[in-house]
Parts: sequence; C-alpha cells; structure tokens
Amino acid sequence: MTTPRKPTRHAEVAGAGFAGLTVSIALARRGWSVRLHEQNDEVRDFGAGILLWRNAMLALEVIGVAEAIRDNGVRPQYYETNLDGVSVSAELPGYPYWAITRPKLHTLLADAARAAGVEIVTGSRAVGADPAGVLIMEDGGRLEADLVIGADGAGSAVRNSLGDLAQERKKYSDGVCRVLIPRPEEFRGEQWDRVVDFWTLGPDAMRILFISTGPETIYLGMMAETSNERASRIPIDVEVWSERFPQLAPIVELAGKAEGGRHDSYQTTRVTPWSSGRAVLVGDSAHSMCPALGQGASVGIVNAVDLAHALDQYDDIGQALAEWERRERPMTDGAQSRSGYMAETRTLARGNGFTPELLETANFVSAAVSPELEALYPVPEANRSW
Ligand code: 5PR
Repeated sequence: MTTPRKPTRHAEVAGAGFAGLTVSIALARRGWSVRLHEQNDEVRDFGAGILLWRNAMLALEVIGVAEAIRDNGVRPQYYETNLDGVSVSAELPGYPYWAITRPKLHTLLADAARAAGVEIVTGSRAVGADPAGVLIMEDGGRLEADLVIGADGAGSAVRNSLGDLAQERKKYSDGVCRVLIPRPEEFRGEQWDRVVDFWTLGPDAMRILFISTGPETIYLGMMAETSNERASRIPIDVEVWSERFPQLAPIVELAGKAEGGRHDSYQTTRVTPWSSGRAVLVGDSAHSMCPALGQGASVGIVNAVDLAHALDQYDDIGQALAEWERRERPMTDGAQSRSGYMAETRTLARGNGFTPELLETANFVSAAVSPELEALYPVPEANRSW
C-alpha cells in the first residue's frame, strides 16, 4: 500500500527578507509550491551585521542552512561589556551563537530558497491580502493561494490591510546606526572574535556594540538617544562619537567612511492575532521589537520554520495557524517585553546581564526541532533557563 500523498499546496509570500526567505524555504522543502515577491529589483540585503542565537541556529538546521552560516560566520568567544572604558563582564563563553554580515546571511538564504524550488519574483510589490487566500499586488493582480504570507517588515502593507488584526505600538527614546567596517589590523586574530558592548551613560546614553562578523569585517551597532541628533546620523559623525569613545577613535574613523549604513528607531509592534483566515504574518510584520537583545531576526526565523512544521502536522490550515500561534506567541511576547525593558532601563550596561531569564528567548526550542538537532547545540550550564 502506498501512503496517500497530500496534493501540492501553494503559498504566495510578500517580502524576501530573512523571515520571508525562511518561511519560503521551509514550505518548499515540505512540498509546497512557493512564490516569493520582493518589491526591490534585486534580492539582496543592504544592512550591516547580525547575531543569530541558538534558537535561530536550530531553526536554520531544520531547513539545512545552519552549516553554511557556521562556515561563513564567527562564533563569538565571549560577550564583553565595557562601561566608561572599564571592562565589567565577560559572559556567554561557549554559548552557541554566531555573528555574520547581513548581506552574507541574505545570500545564503536566497541560494537555499532557489535550491528548494522557490520562485522569487523581483520588482513585485504586495499592497494587501484577502483572508480568503489572495495576495493583492500593486499592479492590481490578485494571486490566489492556499496560504498568503505577509513577511513585508515592520511597516507591513499586508498587515495593515487586514482590518481584524489589533495593533499596539510603542516607541522608545533610542535608535541605532548600523555600519559594517573593514577589520583593522589591530583587531585581527581569534582573540577579537567576540562581542564587545562599549557603553557610556553620561551625559546621555551612547553605546558602540562591536561584533566581529568575519576575517575582513566588523559590525558596529551605534546606539544613541534619538534626541541626540548628531549621534543619530548617517554617515556617522566622527567627532561626536570619538569624543565619547576616545579608546575607539580608529574604529569610529572607519565608521565615518562606511557606506550603506542606516539608522533605525527602537519600536515594538504587537499584533493580535497573527492571522486572518488564510492570511498570516511572519517576522517583523507580526512582532517587530527593540534590538536590545539582538533577537528580532532570530524570533522571526524560529516562527517561520515552526509555521511550516505546524502546517505539516495539521491538514486544516485554520487549525495549523491556531496551534502555531499558541506555541510561539508566549515566547515572542516575552522577547518583545524583555528587549523593551532592556532598552528602557539599559540594564546591560552594568554587565553580567545575560541571566538565565534573559536567555529564555535564545534558549527556546521550537516544536520543529528534533532532539538530535538540539543535542548539536549544548548550552553551558550557567546559561540554561531550565
Ligand atoms: N544587540 C544586537 C544589535 O544589533 C543591537 C543591539 C543589541 C545584536 C543594535 O542593533 O541593543 O541595539 C541593541
């Protein structure tokens, strides 16, 4: 007897960012036909760098992309915190997380999507969705699918077109300039394969998050209060930043020359629920959060992979979406709350902030991850949330 095969189901996905690519790969690998729409004319990322925590790496293992990230990224030896020039803690030695440039991560995901059979259409902009299962395009096209997915970012047009989803938005006083710089000679070598979180709190809070992302690159997250206009500008204002971080003057000099940097203000958007009929949101469209824990993309990746898993477990799409949200929402809401709290209190500046409670998001294991995969990423005892 042969097992009855499910008929091929079809998904239309809006947005080829990290969450859109991930959910497309996950569905295609589970037998769906997937068309992914990107409004830009090119499939690429213009951002700087990113951390992928254990939760994201496990999800990326499920879709076969984690190995390439380990090969192309940097595993930080530890996370150092430095306040006013004094090193106050060195945390997370041995914790399984990786740093990589955003363009590289994007390329690896786009390659995996094509290999999985995802059709990527560029210059194709979605303006909304119909809960009956239709993606509505800017050119007036109405694309029918078993499931339409809005992965169109924090400003999601798909989300905003679905009137029955409640949105709760919160803005914060901080923002961050993100740039990628060439790795200077004095920061080469494995001893600099780490994260250093340089803080100063007076007269106002400023911070340079230094993350090695490869042999040739360093990612700088340069945080400041948005009311500090000179510190919230791209290109980086070398004078303002080197005055506050004199020990990093050579680094700040390079940041001033960096091209392609961007500034973003901290913001949380909570959407309830995450789906309406056959339209569902993944990534920042559903749960944009403060970057204070570096978990925004990781949570989106986890949810994207578990969405495909839930759709495999339950034939009924409504039931799959409900079950998926039931198991991912508490983790996601918790990540938003904790990163908002850290943004408001700046608790991490004092060092030793990565408590087991704070690490609950990073330690989260979704239902899509097998025990065998989980065993590949052991957590040091001091960092366990259980
Ligand atoms: N962590 C990471 C990060 O990129 C940022 C922050 C924390 C990995 C800035 O984008 O607190 O702003 C932060």
